[in-house]
Amino acid sequence: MTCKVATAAAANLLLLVLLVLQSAKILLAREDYKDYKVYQVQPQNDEQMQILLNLANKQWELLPTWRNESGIKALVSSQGSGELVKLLAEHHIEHQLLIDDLSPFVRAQRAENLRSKSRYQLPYIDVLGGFYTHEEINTYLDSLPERYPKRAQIRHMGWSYERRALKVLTISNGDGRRNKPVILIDGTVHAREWISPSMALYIIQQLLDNDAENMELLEDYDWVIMPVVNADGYEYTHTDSRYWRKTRKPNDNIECIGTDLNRNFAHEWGHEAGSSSDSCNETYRGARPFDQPESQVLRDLLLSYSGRLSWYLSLHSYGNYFLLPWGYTRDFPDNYYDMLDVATTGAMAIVHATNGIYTAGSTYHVLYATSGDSADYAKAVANATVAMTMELPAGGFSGFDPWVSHIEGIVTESWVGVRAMANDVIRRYPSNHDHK
Ligand code: 0X9
Ligand code: ZN
Repeated sequence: MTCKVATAAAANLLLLVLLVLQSAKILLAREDYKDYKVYQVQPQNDEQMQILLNLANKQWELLPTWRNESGIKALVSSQGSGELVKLLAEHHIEHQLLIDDLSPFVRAQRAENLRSKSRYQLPYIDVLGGFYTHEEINTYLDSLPERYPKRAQIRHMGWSYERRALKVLTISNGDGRRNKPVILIDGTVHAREWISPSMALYIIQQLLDNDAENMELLEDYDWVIMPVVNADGYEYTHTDSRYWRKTRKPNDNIECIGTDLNRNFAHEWGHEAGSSSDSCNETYRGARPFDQPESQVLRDLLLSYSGRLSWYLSLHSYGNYFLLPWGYTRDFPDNYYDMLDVATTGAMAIVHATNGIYTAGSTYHVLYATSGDSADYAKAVANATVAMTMELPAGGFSGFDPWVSHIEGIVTESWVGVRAMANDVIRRYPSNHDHK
C-alpha cells in the first residue's frame, strides 16, 4: 500500500518535472523579440526604394508592403540593426527608430488576445473579439454544417507538413443548384498576417448569419472559403514567433526552416527578381514548385473550380492594396482593365464608407516583382476571370499585429470593399456567362 502510494507519488513528481521541463522548453523556444527594433524608413525616390529592396536580407527585414508617402517599416534584431543603420546612412536614406524593444508589445498583445478570447465557448467564436488558432478555427468550421445543413459544407482538403487538417468551407443559398460559378477566398498564406483569417471568418459570418442582407450575393454564385492555408506557420506565430511568415517544413540547408507559399506556385516560378533561392530568405521559393503540401492543397482547390472561377481573392496584410496579376512581369493579362475596374469599385466603396485609401494595380507595377504567387497561378492556370490579392490595412507596431480592439474597424471596412467587388463581379459575369 505504502509502496503503491510512494510509486504514485514518484510518478506524479516525474510528471511534474516533465511538465516543468516541457514548459521551460516552450519558454526557451519562444522568440520573444527582445531588443528587436522597428524603424521607419523613408526612401525619397524609386532608386532608393530599389536599393532598399535589394538590401533586405535575413538579418533584418523590410516589412514589405508598407510603401506609401510615410515610407516603409523595417523589423530588425539588435545584432542586425547596426548593419541596417550603416547601410541606410551610406545611401543617405532617411530613417527613424520607432520601437527600441518589441518584446513588451508582443507580450501585451498575447495577453490581450488570451484575455479577450477566454470569454467565448467553442465552437462559438466572436470574430471581433480575438484572434483564433488554427484548431479553434477548425472547430468553428466543423460546427457550421450542423447549424446550416443546406448551406454550409466542409471539405477536408489535405494535411499540412506537421499534419494539421486543411479545411475548406463552401457556402451556398441552399437552393440545390449545382455548378454555379464560384468566388474563392483564401486567408493566411502568410503566417503572421493575423487580420487575414479574421477577415475570412468575418466574410463567413456575413454570408451565413447575416443572410437577410447578403442573400443576393449567393443567388447565382457559391462562395468557397479557406481561412487558413499556412496552418503550421500560423500556429507557430501563436506559440513561438509572432512574426513568422513562411511554412514550417525544413529545408535541405538545415539552418533555415520554411518556404514562402506565395512564391511556390508553378506559374513562372523561380524568377530571381520576384523570389529567392536562399532558404534563409523570407521569400524563399522552395526547391521546386509545389514542394509544400499547403500550396498543393490550394492548387488542387483552385484547379477543381477551373472553368467556373469568377473571382479568386487572396487575403493578406498589410498596406491597403488591391493587387492584380502579373507579379512576375511588367506586362498585363488580357482582361487587366476589367479586373482593375472591379478593384476600383472596391476602393471607391471603401473611400465612401470610411475614407480608407486603397491603391489598385498590377503587383509588378504598384508593389514589387513577385514570381510563383497564387494570384498569378489562379489567373494563368486555373483560369480565374478576376484574380486578386487584397492587402488589408496595417495595425499595431509592425503593421501585422493589430490589437483585438481594432479588428472590428478593419474587417467591417474591408467587408464594404469585398461586398462591392462581389456585386460588381456578379453583375459583370452573370451566372451562365461564358467565362473566357
Ligand atoms: O509579397 C507577397 O507575397 C504579397 N505581399 S505580402 O506583404 N502580404 O507578403 C503580395 C503578392 C501579390 N501578388 C500578386 N497579386 N500577384
Ligand atoms: Zn502576405
